[in-house]
Amino acid sequence: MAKNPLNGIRAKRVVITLHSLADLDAVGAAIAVQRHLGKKALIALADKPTAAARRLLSYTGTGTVQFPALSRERGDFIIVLDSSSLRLLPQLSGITPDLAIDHHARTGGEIASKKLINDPAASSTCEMLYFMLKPQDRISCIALLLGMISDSANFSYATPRTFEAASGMLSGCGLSYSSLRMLSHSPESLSERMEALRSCQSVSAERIGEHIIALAMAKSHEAHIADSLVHLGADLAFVGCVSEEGRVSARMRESLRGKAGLERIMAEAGKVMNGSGSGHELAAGATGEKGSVRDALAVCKKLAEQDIMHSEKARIKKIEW
Ligand SMILES: [Mn+2]
Repeated sequence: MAKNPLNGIRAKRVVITLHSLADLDAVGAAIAVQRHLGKKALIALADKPTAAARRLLSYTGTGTVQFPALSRERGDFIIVLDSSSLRLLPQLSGITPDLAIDHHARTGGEIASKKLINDPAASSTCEMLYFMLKPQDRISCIALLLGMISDSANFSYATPRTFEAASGMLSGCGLSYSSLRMLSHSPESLSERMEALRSCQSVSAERIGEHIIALAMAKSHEAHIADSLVHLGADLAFVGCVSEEGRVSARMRESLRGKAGLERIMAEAGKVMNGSGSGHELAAGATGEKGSVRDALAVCKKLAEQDIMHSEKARIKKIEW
């Protein structure tokens, strides 16, 4: 087996950094890596993490600094976790990290790093780190397990390895599965839950052949809402969000796997917003300028329609023949 690059780092200081709006997978991974490396490692964020990620940081008593405010030292060893997208790592402009650990499929436009460990078959960066670190301590198990649950959409995109990692970490975390789930439950506050429910007013759904596409606008938690729309019956859901920036979150049901190219659709949605998009086969997102979120949603719908029509035509031809 290849040597674990997280062992034997000789630098005096290790700076662990994450994508913009760090989520549970990014922050969970950072917590475990920091605990593995000890005092010389610090977590330097691009900006404010998501609400769930902030909750995990405070629950685990993990301190962080802001990368832009960090006075960097020569010889710092820089590790970037859970992203390689230039657009999502503005703090690394002009910097080549020493090590990147990421589960996102390469789509182009990635940041160069001296060493890269990339496993698109893994549900999450936290799953990759479980097998790299085999953590024994309670806090690392909780952090990695929460990140993995979140990025696998509650095991919707799990593989046998995901369950193997979950089993190992659940034994190590000293909490029942249901208490652990309470820690990650999102949205949490009354106002967040109100916003999620109110965004239902904006939902529109359209039947394309044998499939349903749902669109919605939300003030926050767009990924959670897109997930909910798929649970409600959509094959494909796109949810736009206008905050300091524009975002679109997409979720797809297993029924469309291989038929609609979510990563490509999100890359196009990102271009419409003068930003970028990426993700996985069944879950992806795009960010950019807030003024063009609705245009981006329209493009998502059009491209998804094309993909679905194309796959259904192919199916009909096959039957006729
Ligand atoms: Mn991730």
